[in-house]
Amino acid sequence: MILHKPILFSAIQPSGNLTIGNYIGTMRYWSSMQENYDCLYCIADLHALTTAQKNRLNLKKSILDTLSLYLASGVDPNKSIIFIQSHVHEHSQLNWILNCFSEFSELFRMTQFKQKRKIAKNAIQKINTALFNYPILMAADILLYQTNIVPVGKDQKQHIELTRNIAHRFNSLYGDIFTLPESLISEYGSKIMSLLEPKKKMSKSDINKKNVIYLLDDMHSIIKKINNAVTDSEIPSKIYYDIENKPGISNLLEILSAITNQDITILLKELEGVMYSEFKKIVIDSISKFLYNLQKSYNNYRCDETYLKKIAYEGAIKAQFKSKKTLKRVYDILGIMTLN
Ligand code: AQP
Repeated sequence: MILHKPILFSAIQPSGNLTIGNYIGTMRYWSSMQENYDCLYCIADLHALTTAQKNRLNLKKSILDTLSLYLASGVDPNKSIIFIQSHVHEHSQLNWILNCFSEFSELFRMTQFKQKRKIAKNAIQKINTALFNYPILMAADILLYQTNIVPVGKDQKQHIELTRNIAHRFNSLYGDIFTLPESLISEYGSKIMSLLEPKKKMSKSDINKKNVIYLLDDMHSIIKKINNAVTDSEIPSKIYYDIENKPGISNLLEILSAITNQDITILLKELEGVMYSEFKKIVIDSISKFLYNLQKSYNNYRCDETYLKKIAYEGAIKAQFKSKKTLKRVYDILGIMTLN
């Protein structure tokens, strides 16, 4: 009997330069998870279209940058499927079907939509319907592969619950067609905050670049950004984890803990009596070392576009093969006539 590993799906939209938040929230687990799961790592380019025009994004470049970062973070194309969402048309096809099983009111409750709508309203921008609908495409991304587990940051938890609801609704009508996925959210590091506004999530599309550490930032920028990061005015200054009253320090602690792979409680013992300026030096030192290694590996992959395109091509073939199976079952059960 062949024992199958559970299926893991994870994606990032190439809507700009990836941040240390994207890495800590999801990518840092990807390499080790390849051992225990059948992993699909997707570059969600169709999702990036919701904001691409506004951000004047060079999508092709951003896709190849993202793919190189996936490889640099330890994803192995011989162990996992790495693919670009738009290369697998089944995502868009299942998206439409799932739209027919989703409710306007449940999408309207999505916190991320409310926040993005508020930002757009303040900037007097028009909001496209894709920004409203994208959680359904995300549900299609996940359900196509009969996914068991989805590692995500805290901001995506609600979308995984929506995915489960849509799958459950469909299954109650037609039988067990979709696997109900679980989200995997770590206790620390699942919501890295902005450096200057530590009550706001760090996001790649933030217009204030000083809020964000990008994975491809140069060392000079990192020093500047961390030195300017907001702390607090507690006297005497003391380093401890308190997300409500010390959001700046707690955020830096979460970043340090994630990239050094050390427990916050252990870090706190080492940081007893350390001044904020000294603490920032430690954070800068650790981030610089971590990013130096990541960027070195990134540069090796990024300069070989032929190799990157080969990885994307082979990944697409494998992902198409898997997704076609689910889509065929869905079409059959709905009575949609196929040609073969
Ligand atoms: N700040 C964060 N802390 C922890 N996890 C985060 N993620 C994003 N930001 C943080 C997680 O990264 C994964 C991929 O996210 P995404 O790029 O597909 O979408 P997003 O959540 O909208 O990310 P951004 O950076 O905020 O992008 P923009 O600015 O384009 O909207 C997800 O699992 C997410 O939780």
